[in-house]
Amino acid sequence: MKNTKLLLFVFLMTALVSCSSEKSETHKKERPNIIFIMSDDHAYQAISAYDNKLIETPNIDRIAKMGVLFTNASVTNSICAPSRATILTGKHSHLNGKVDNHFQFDTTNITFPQLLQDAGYQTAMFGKLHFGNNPKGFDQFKILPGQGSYYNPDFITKHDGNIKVDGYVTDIITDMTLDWLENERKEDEPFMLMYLHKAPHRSWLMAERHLDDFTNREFPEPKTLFDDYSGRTSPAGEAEMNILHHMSWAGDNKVFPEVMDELGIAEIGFDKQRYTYEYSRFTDEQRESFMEAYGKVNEEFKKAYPSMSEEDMMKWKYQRYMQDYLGTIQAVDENVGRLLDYLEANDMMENTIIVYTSDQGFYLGEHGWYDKRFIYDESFKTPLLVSWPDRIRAGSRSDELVQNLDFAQTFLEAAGVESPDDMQGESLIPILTGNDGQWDRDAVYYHYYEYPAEHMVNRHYAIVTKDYKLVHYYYVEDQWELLDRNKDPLELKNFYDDPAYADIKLDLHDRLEALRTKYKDSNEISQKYIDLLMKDAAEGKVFGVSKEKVEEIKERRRRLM
Ligand code: SGN
Ligand code: CA
Repeated sequence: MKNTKLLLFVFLMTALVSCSSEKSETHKKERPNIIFIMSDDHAYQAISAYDNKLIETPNIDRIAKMGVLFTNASVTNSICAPSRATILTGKHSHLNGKVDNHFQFDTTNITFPQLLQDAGYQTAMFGKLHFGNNPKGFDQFKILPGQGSYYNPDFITKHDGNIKVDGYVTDIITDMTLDWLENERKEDEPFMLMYLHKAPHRSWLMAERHLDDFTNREFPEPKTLFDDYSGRTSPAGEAEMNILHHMSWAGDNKVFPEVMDELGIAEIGFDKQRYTYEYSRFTDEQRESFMEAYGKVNEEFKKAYPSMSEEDMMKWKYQRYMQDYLGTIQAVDENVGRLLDYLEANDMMENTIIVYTSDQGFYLGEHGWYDKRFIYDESFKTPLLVSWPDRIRAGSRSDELVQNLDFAQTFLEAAGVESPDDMQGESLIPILTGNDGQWDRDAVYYHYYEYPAEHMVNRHYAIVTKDYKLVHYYYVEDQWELLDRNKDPLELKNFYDDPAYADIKLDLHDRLEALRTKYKDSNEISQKYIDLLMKDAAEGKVFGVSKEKVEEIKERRRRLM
């Protein structure tokens, strides 16, 4: 009797164990959901998982705590729409054709969402795309036209035409996302969701609820706020993205036009009414909140301004910039928290790949700059946090040289879909699943094109390894820059002509040529894109570029040839 009982117990236990392992087996075999979260211009210096000296982002950090934080993730071309095109196509800009923000995306490109949709994935996109046309391969989309607006924004939708939604853009994009997950998504098929914030893009309008807090905060300054650009090639000094010299008083720093008149301050770059088009979208209540918070800022500024030195002004503008920029990030973090809470509450975390990234990095006063475009770290590198509890060990870190070029193939592999041969990235699955041995990339390729354009950053291409960057500014200058990432992490010095670097330089030149061949880039292709943009610039069609500027560039180019 006793034995029979024991046998029965053993039998039952075995059945139970095999049944539960069968269940977890099928669970493992299920295709994962994919949630791609991207903010616009979110610097890794403004995510506390990387560095908490500026702001705490506890919700974004949750993704790294559950998964992996990449410390060397970068983009192939540090600007908005080109980065998005590279993400969707898995190809460098010169092959997908979207080299700058100026021209439309070529929708004959094959994108990974189209391939996932064909493979039975449900697909949806909410927020900023910035392509000048609508995305393909989505069952549902609600996207901002162009850059979009912070307050009471318009959306282009797949099924309901153009709509205007009341409220703050970051909250609205999240509402749309949660609504899709709750009400439109079918439970029996996997999904791929792109949740794409406009924030923290310029002109940095935070949510009403954060105005009091953030307009009263003070932030530490970066070491290179007063960089004089000596020690490097000339493009660094020629760029128009210095906080003191190029950031506008009214639009960016929110000095009221009447206060500027009273103090005799001339606007920088734009007409001082330019940004007020955003203010014209406010409801009376929103306008009141703004006027109240910035009214105090303006009062204090009026008192301080008469005795301010140039250095004081730089410091003041930097603080104003950080208050507004980081204020917009506070709402991004809260809303990422709402999404993560939803996934947790609905038991969807385990087999969902969640990516948090930005379309590029951003300068938060490093080198005295705002904006991006350059290959110097803060804009070349981008935040990247990935969770997938079923497959990624919680709390991992990776310093591998991964790029936005790699997302398409990563998602396709995760979904069991074959990647087209002409995609140029590598799937990150080996790194995510702890098989780093299968990953052997030792250098990445970079190419920035948008010149002449706002901020005037010369065209350049480069090779980047963990130790060095070799950069060629090739359009209105013919200059090489060699950066030593270990010896000079602030990137203040060009070692190109230093004899101690002769061998390193030769080796990097060879490797750069090999990369250009591998990725099929060439001077002929560069020339094609120069001609295209210059044609429009000459006709006055490129934003921020005057006809005089075009003549000046042509002249410099003639002298160079
Ligand atoms: C706008 C901004 C620029 C910014 C570009 C590109 N000026 O034109 O500062 O570099 O977008 O940004 S603004 O005065 O209109 O805000 S991107 O993220 O879309 O590439
Ligand atoms: Ca951007």
